[in-house]
Amino acid sequence: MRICVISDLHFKYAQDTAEDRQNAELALDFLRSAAGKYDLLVLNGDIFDLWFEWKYTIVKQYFPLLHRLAVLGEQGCRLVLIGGNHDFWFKGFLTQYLGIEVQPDQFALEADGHRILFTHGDLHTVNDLRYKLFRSFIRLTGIRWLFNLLHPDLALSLGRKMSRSSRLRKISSQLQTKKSTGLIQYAQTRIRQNKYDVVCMGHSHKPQVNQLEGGYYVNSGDWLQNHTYVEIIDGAIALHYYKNKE
Ligand SMILES: [Mn+2]
Repeated sequence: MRICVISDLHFKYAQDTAEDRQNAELALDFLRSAAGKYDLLVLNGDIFDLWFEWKYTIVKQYFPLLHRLAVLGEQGCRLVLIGGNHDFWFKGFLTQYLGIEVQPDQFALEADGHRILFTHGDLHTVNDLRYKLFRSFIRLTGIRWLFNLLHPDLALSLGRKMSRSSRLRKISSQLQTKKSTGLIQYAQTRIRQNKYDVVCMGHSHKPQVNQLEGGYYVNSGDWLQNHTYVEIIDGAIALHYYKNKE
């Protein structure tokens, strides 16, 4: 089976800088180049910098990305999307119109004799209590209901402020290390307890393939700095960097 995994595109609905636009273009180019190459594309969290859909409304700035995914789906590539910490308010649009299977937390699969687990990873960092509190708060039904009542333009400008502050926090390299450590520990536990051969995560924005005891920890990196993707072709794992930015 030909599997491709990407995560942390952080595709923005407000592309303010040249860098934002370049990152978005690279991601779209990559998805264009993926045509016909894979049986399964796993979108492992934080694909959208913020996802929200109202009863009659979706965010038009996501159209180019949605279009690319729709084309891949039509060509027969199975699409599975796992929620991240920026995109978890899914309501059915992606499944109904694009045929994407949406998984809130994780997705497991057996392919070519390997048991593979995919999960974004934001729940499994260590010493990140502040984030975990924020996560529970933002996922309260009341918050979702309030967001739903706001005019989309207003709701999205608020969302942009929240997303910006969470991104600024990501810059600290200490936090980066904390994130990776927690993810690797979590992967090791799942390999030991659930006999997974591969645990594939995102969130840390640190692309890597580590051999652990009994299996592999794989991180598909991000599309803000690294522009990385992971291929698992007939059981062989490979981490790739897409074109470097000019
Ligand atoms: Mn994340």
